[in-house]
Amino acid sequence: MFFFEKKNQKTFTSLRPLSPERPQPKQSKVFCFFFSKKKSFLLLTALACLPARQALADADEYAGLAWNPTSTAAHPCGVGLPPRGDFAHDRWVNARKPNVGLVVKQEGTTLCYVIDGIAEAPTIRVKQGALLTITLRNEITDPAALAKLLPTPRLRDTPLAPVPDAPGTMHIVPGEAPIPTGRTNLHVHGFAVPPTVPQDEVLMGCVDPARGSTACGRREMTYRYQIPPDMPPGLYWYHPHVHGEVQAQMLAGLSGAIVVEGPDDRARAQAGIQDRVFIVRQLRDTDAATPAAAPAPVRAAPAVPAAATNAPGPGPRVDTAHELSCTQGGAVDEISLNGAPVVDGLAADKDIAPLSMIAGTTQLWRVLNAATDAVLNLALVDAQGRPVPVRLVAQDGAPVTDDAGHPAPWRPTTAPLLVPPAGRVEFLVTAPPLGQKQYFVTHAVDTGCTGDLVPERRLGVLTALPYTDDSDTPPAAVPAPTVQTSVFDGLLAQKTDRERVLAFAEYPRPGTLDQTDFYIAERRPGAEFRPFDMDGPPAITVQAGTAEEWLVQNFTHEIHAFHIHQVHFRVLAINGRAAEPPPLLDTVIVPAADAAGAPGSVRIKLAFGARDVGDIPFHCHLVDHEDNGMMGVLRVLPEPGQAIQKAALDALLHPRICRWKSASGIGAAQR
Ligand SMILES: [Cu+2]
Repeated sequence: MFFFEKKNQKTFTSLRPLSPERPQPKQSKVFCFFFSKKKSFLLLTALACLPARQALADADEYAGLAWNPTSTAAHPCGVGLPPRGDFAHDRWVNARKPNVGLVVKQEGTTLCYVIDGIAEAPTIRVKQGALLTITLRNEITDPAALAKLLPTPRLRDTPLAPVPDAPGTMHIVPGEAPIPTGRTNLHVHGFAVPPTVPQDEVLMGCVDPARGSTACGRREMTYRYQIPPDMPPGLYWYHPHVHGEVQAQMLAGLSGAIVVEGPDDRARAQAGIQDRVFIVRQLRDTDAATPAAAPAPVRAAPAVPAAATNAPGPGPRVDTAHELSCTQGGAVDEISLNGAPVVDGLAADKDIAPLSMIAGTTQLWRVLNAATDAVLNLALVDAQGRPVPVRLVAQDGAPVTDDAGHPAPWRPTTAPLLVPPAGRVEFLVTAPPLGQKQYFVTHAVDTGCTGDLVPERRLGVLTALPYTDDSDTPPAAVPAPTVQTSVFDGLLAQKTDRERVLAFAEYPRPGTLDQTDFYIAERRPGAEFRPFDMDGPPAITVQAGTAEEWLVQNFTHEIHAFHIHQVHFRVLAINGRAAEPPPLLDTVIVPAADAAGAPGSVRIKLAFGARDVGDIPFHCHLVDHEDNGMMGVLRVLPEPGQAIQKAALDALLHPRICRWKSASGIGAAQR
């Protein structure tokens, strides 16, 4: 039962020792050293050290030299940024009841999860069936500073009027810009655990900042996640989920990975197959902000007919004539890999993460897209840019299986892996031949004419090291995946009890500021587009034990990322074309509308079980869209005769908002 623990301790020593034992980089408290290879001299400055997590403008000179993640009174989030090729420390919790304490700290516009004095979000490793306890404490000191991270809207010359109601179209209710309050909480993305206290409840539970809001009534709370023994083993993650504050807090730095391990992990560890966790985050969101330094390519607006409001679907039609036009956006967002900034374009080897493997060995690469709205399109290519095959093992934490749970063979693929914000992919990589190098890249993506520009980027350069007797891992064959039962087995076989149509839309916000309202709504008689309202009724109500098919339509001119908490779904079709085989996901890209205004779409199948009873959020995982309204709540009622826990009953009987002080069952409430 000690699988991985010792392996990890040993195999990662060449990268970086594990916390908390790992040595801290030495550095002066007064002076910062900055080595410029270009100019070949050492710069010594008497300024205070690099501000916490400050990205360097000139990426060529970035080396992470001043990085020290120790949280101090002067620098609560440590100093500097990790060097390229760094990996977050593991919080290996081998126990049946692992315990993690996360403290949210702030320095300026940086937020960090501090654990045992180290200001770096740990990769939490747990086993299927474990009871994972996470105590979250909020030490945010300056909520207003977080507003600086949000895009700055331009002032319009003339105020925009609300979108007029056309006969037979859905009424559109304008939204408002969220204001950061500094409240935070924790969502375990992808976990198949109840949406109720003390587990994955994100609509009521929160912790107050050290200064400011006291609406939550506590500064600290303890989550207890009972991970089902049949929850798929794979890569999950944690991030804040206070509606309206998600983008600011994630851009500021709050997100981390969770690896849930199962029998295949044990077999891989015994065979010497290492795993590596890559986290892509977003450092800046340029939506509607200052234009990028380089002029953005002009993109033509689709020719949407003014009267194109006749898209098929139940209830009132969707107004497509007033959808946000293509003149917006056009900037490039800044992303990081494991905390180190990523350079746009085909960066030189010295400016990307160095990755090495022992010749002949294979590794499992687990990649989390924790960006706020940047899409990834991952591939491995050789020095000439030709694709190199990888073997896909899992998506969104779920091993690739058929509906009965039989593992799909790990077939080599050279197709790029498209990963929406919040998505995860896990794939096997074999070391390149000695003397050759390969690049871990994310290819450019067309996100639609109102979306962001996603350029080609190199994330890492992979080389092989010769095998010696001292090498950590000898070359070994990868053990085949085993058959395991999963909570999502048989989803396709289950009878579909109901079909629904949901619509994504976005319209310019009325008023003088250049902002956008984002919507998701079920299309049915009497439906309207209304920004998510914490006080509002659930958008959809279902009963546990049922299965549904949802056609999710996108009437906008950019892609969105549909996500629902608690349950994974199978994607049946994309733009009407059957997905073969239907992938099991918790986040899926919904393609943009076409040039004529016809919606892009995905058809998904999802089922609700007894553990899902309560209120489940569904939303776009471009979190700016979520914060600005593109979210809804699905209420799962118990089956007739089903025993219901008090926490679930509380969630069903009471309004959501402003109940934080009375929410019961949350441990360790202290101020
Ligand atoms: Cu969206």
